Order: sequence, then C-alpha cells, then structure tokens
Amino acid sequence: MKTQVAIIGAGPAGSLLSLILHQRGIESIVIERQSKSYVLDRIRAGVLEWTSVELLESVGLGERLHKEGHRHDRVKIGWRGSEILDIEFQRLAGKPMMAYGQTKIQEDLYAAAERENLNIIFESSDVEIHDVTTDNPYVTFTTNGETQRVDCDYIAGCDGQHGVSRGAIPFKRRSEFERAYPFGWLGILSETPPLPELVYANHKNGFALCSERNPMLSRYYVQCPLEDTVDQWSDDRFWTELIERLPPSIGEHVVTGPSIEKSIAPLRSQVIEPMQYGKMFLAGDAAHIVPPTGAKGLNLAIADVHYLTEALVEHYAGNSAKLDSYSETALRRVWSSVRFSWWMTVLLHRFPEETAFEQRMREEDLAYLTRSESARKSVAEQYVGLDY
Ligand code: FAS
Ligand code: PHB
Repeated sequence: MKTQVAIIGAGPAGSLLSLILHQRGIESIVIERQSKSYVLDRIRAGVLEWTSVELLESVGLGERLHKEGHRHDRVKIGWRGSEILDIEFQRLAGKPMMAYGQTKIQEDLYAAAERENLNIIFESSDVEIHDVTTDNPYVTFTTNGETQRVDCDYIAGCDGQHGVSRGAIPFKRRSEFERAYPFGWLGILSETPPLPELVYANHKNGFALCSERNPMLSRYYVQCPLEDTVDQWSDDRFWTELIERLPPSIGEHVVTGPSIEKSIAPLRSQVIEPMQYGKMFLAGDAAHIVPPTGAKGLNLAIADVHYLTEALVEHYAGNSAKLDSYSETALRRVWSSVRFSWWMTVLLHRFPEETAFEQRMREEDLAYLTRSESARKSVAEQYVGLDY
C-alpha cells in the first residue's frame, strides 16, 4: 500500500490526526494493534481544555460534545480537612473547561472515520518502522496472518506509552526524562449522580478526586499505595476513604453506589526528546506521559496533533519550516503541561517518605492560593490551557 502519512496507533492522537489530514486533502493509513471495541472500552481521560473543544468543533465533532458534555467554570480543592479553595477559571482565565469522557471522543472519532471513509486497519501486529532517515520510509505489519507494507512520505508515531515509534529514534539520539510517583490512583465508575463541580482534595490520608462522565455516571479516584490491588478495595472501603478525604460540606453530598468499573493506574511523568527523527514524528503518549492530576494527557495529545497537521499541510503546500521545527514547537507546550501536572501532583498528594514539614509546606501553598487571587489566576490559566 502507498500513502502520504502512515499513522501508527488509532487512539485519540492517531484517529484525530487521520481525520484532520483527510479534511485538509492529505491521505493517511492508520495501523492499530487492538480491535476497535478494545480501544472503545478503555476508560481514560475526562476533561477537555477549551482549546481542545474548539479544535474538535473545527473538525465537525462539536455537536455531541456540546449536547452531552458538561461545561465547568470552576474546580474546588478541599484541604486541611474542611478548607475549600475555589479556582474560578472562567472568571480568572476567561475560559471554561468541558467534562466529556475520552471514551465518547473516541466514539465520535471512529464515527467520523466511518463517515469520511478513513483507512484504519485494526488488529495489526508486528508493526515495524523502516528507513525513517531516507526519502522512502515504510511500515510493515501483520494482519489476518499476512505481512503488509505501507510505503509513505512520513510516519506519525501515535502508539502511546508502550508503542514502537519512540524506539525508532536511536538510543544515542534520544533523551528520556522521567519521574515515577510512589503511589497510584484507584479509580471507580458508579451509576450515581456526580457532584455539581469537579473536586480535588489533599488530606492527611492522601489525594482524592470527584469527577463525572454524565448526569448518572460518576468518576471518583483516591490515591493508594503502588502495591495495592483492586481486591483490597471493597466499594465500602472506597466510599468511606473518599468521603473521609473530602471537606464534610462536600463529602455529605456524595451519592454512593456499586462500582461498575474499578482499576488502579500508576502515575508517571515522562518526556521523549526529540519528537521527530528523519521522516517520523511522535504525537501524544508516544512522546510524553503526565500524571492525570492536571488533566493534561489527552489535551496534550490533541495539541500535538494540531501542531503536526498545521506543519504537514504547510509542507505539502511548499513550506517545510513548521515541519522542520515541529518537535521544538510541540515540546514548548509539552514541558509547560508536564510541569503543571507535576506541580499539581506534588501539591495534592501525600508522599510516603515525607515528614510533617513537607505536608505543612503543602498546606501553606494552599493557604497562599486561598489568600491570593493572582496565585489562583496563575493556576486557572494553566488548568484550562494556554492558547496554541
Ligand atoms: P493512546 O495510548 O490512547 O493510544 C495509542 C494507541 O496505539 C492505542 O490504541 C494502542 O492500542 C495503539 N498501539 C500501541 N502500540 C502499538 C503498536 N505497536 N502498533 C500499533 N498500534 C499500537 N489523561 C487525562 O487527561 N485524564 C485521565 O484521567 C487519564 N487517565 C488515564 C488512565 C490510564 C489507565 C491511562 C493509560 C491513561 C490515562 N490518561 C488520562 C491519559 C490518556 O488519556 C492519554 O493521554 C491519551 O489516551 C493519549 O492518547 P494517544 O496518544 O492516542 O495514546
Ligand atoms: C476524570 O474525569 O477522569 C479526570 C478529571 C480530572 C483529572 C483527572 C481525571 O485531573
């Protein structure tokens, strides 16, 4: 097969990239390891920066997003047991954010792929990248027991944190920056009405987060030790611990119920530099991982796709400047979001080895945010996302 851009991975980054390139007249083929239903069953991100909302609108994905999404003008942070900090990002940063689950975004992207007849090849294995430093790169893979080959002008590595693309950059040409956090997030879904606002909490027992997927589907998280397993967390234990970590005036409104999904995810910060090598470009989790505390993972993937599609469209129109500087451009936002996600994670979690001094410093940070509107404005503009 031959195409202009061979895309590895049909998660949000790969499927959005293929859709926008198609709409701008550039052909692509997407090669995905899993089945379509497997990708759609994954529970991941929950909130969109307004820049992400506007980009999805611009490619025709705004209708269901505005119908089923829930716009939020603020988030609350509970701390020191009963204190409540209000980050009013609409008032302070002039933008809201949208609660709309990644699962729905993936459904919308696959529906658009069907409508626009995109070429996504699911259940492909043994994907290999070849000759990225030549003018004739290509990708090989196996599907239905047969080896296939896609000749292309460019390769987009959108295959997430466990993909093969990042490995196509030679070890001595690649820099990896990483921090693993000494705790995980235990997340549940319950068919109960969510709280009216997203609520983060720092408590002496650890972090908690109250979010949503729709008016009758709530998403909650509590920080847990890395070695914990889901079996150690009955629903009762989860609800008791979640409510314990919230200020009483908020916790008393949590509607509990049976969990319909329960999982533990580790937290990591990671950046791969550069995000391009020869004719290959990395986008999304293939290039960077952030702890979900700052709600940046999916939004960064969408931002990378914005920069890469702009660069490819201008290249095919005769100007390669943006393509040559894609990595430098994308990494500016990546590092800004990686820092914010790290900062929010340190601000709101309890670290196993820390002393009472560190928790006191944390509470002083939260007290300063409570007193200072300019400090809250800084958090607000980073949370809702800076303009591209
Ligand atoms: P993805 O990982 O979504 O997609 C990569 C695709 O490539 C996958 O479909 C995979 O099957 C495919 N692939 C992998 N290797 C391949 C190969 N060799 N060949 C072909 N295909 C291959 N972000 C938030 O903002 N908030 C959250 O709460 C949140 N929770 C998360 C929970 C978990 C458990 C995980 C893993 C991530 C979470 N994230 C969260 C981050 C998540 O939303 C990612 O940022 C987002 O999925 C990134 O999209 P992609 O870059 O497309 O990567
Ligand atoms: C979610 O709804 O899954 C969610 C919301 C905010 C975060 C992380 C996850 O910071």
